[in-house]
Amino acid sequence: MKNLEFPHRRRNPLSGEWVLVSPHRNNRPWNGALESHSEPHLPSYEQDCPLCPKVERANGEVNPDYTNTFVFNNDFAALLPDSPEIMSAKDDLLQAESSQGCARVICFSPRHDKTLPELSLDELTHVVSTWKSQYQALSQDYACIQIFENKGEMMGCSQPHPHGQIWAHHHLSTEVEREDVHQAGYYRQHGRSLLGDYIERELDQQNRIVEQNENWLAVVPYWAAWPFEILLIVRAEVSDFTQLNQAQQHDLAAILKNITTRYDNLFRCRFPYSMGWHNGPATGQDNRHWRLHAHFYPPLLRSATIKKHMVGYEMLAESQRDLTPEKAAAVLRQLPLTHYKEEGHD
Ligand code: H2U
Ligand code: ZN
Repeated sequence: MKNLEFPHRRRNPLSGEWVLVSPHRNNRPWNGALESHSEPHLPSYEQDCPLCPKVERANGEVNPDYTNTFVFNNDFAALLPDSPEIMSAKDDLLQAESSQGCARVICFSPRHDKTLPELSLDELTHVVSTWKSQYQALSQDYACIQIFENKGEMMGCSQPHPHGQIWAHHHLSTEVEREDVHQAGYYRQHGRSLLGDYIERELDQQNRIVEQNENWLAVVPYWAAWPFEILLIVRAEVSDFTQLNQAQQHDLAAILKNITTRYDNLFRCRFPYSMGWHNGPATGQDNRHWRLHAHFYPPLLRSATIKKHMVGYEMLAESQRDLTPEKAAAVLRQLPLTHYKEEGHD
C-alpha cells in the first residue's frame, strides 16, 4: 500500500466503523502541558480496602483470607437477576426491554499493590483460569458474559486494589452483537474466520505486531482508534473461554505479562486502560465465525498524564488519530520486558 503517510481512512472490519488517520499531524508543535508525574505508593495490604482479604465490604460480608484470586457478587451490581419484565407499549421511538443479569468483581490477587504486570506467571495463570471458570459457570445461564478490567483512576476505576469485573446478561450487548454480525458476514462470504484471516495478514506484514507466542498474537490493529490500542487474538479456532486448553491458558498468562509490562514501561506508570474479552455468544448458535479476542483501550497519548481526548470530530463524526498504528507498535516493541519497578533487581 502506498501513500499511507497522507491522510486516509481505515475500516474496522469487526465493527464496520472507519477511523481517520492523519500521520502528517505528528509533526505539529505541541504547546500542551507536560506535567510531572508521581504515583501514589500503595501498601501491600490496606485495612480500609473492601477488596483486600479479611476486610468487611459494603454489604457487611467479610472477605475470606484468600490466597490467589477472589470473586464476589458486586454489592452495587448494575444488573439484577430478578429485575421484573418491562411493560412497554409498542412504540418505534420509545423502546425499552427488560434486562436481567449479574455483576461480579474479581480480585486478581490478595496484594493491594500489584497490578497484572507485577504478578508472577503463576499468579497470572490463576487470573486466566478464574476468567475461564467464571465464563464456564455464567454461560450456563447467560448469553453474553462481559469480562473486563478498568485500570486506573483515569478510567474511572474506584478501587486501587487490582481487580476486574464480569457482567453477564441474556441479551447480546451492542458491541458483541455488532461483532457477531460482521464476523458472521465475513464467514458467509469467505468460508473462513475474519480474525483467522487477519492473523495471516499481520504475520505477513509484521509491522503492527507487539507480542506473539505459539498460541496468541497481540497487534496494534490496522484500524486502531486509541493511540496504543492492542488487539489480542487466540491463534487456534477457539470461539470462547471454555475451549482454551492448558497450553493456551499458560501462553495467555505469558503474553498478558509482556503486553502490560510494555504498557507500564512506555510512560513509567501504572498504565491505565479498559480491557475486555469478546467471546462468541453463548446462545447455542454455531460460532465457527467467531474468534476469541481481547481489546485493550488505553487513553494515554504522550505521557503518564496526557491522554487522547475523544471529543469534537470523534464524537460527531468518527475516530481520528495522528500516530499511525505501525509507529505505535514499533514504539511498544522496542520497550524492555523488565518492568520499570524491577530495574536493578535482577
Ligand atoms: P471499579 O472501580 O472498576 O468500578 O470496581 C470496583 C467495584 O467494586 C465497583 O463496581 C464494587 C463496586 O460496586 N464494590 C463492592 O461490590 N463492594 C464494596 O464494598 C466496594 C466496591
Ligand atoms: Zn486492597
